[in-house]
Amino acid sequence: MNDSIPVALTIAGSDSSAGAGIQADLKTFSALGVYGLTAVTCVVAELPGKVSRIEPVSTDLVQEQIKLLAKSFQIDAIKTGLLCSAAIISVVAKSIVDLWHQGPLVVDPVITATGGDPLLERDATDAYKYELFPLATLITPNLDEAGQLLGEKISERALMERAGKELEEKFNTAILLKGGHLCGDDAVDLLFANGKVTEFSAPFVRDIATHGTGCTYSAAITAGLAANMNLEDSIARAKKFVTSCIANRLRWESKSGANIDALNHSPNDG
Ligand code: PXL
Repeated sequence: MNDSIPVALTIAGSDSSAGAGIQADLKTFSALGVYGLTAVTCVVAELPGKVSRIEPVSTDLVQEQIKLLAKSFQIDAIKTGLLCSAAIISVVAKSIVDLWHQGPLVVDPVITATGGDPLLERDATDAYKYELFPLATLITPNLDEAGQLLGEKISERALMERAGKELEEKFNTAILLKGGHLCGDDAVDLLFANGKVTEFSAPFVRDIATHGTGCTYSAAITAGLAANMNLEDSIARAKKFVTSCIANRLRWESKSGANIDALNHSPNDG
């Protein structure tokens, strides 16, 4: 019996093209030796770069999935991805408080898709701020998400440092602020934890699909925490993992002649 494998739960949306969302999370958990469980919050019909339709799962069904899993499995870490609406954020926060023995919780505050399509209802950021963020071990906003949470635009490195500190103080938890292409040739992320700033960087890969990188990154961090790695080591390994998923990306020609690029979550086979 293999009952010593770490177990992680992702509470997130389904991406039909499977590069982001629960599909990315599961592939990442598997690649990093963690057994993945899922509670699906919504179903998104989409291709990389184009969301066609999104429908939420009922709050009762979201709650039931988490309840069943929490009662039956020893869950070592949880991550949340796309939560779709304020009502779903609330029920997820309540379920975690009621049903889980407080282990590491990674909150990826997904607001828009990489292509810019909105994924979260407009009024849902308050539910994040007041209900879910207080439970988080780590929150992983990109620059757009951090900007929306703070009501300001983060357009340079100095502002990134200030924004990260502000978020850490405001939500009283660790913040991984993902800098994307802000710092020129490197993709620089800053961890704000316990009043300290730690930098994680990798060469920025230009002009390629990044659909699913945020989900993959936060799932990889969660996998590390589920396996009892500390926060810094989990992030450093996750950054390497995402970078290799990008470097080994896959490409198909769609029937319309356009290219479809996708992350390769099994980078060793790439
Ligand atoms: O990458 C953000 C994201 C998260 N979750 C789901 C998605 C997407 C992007 O499209 O579909 C389900």
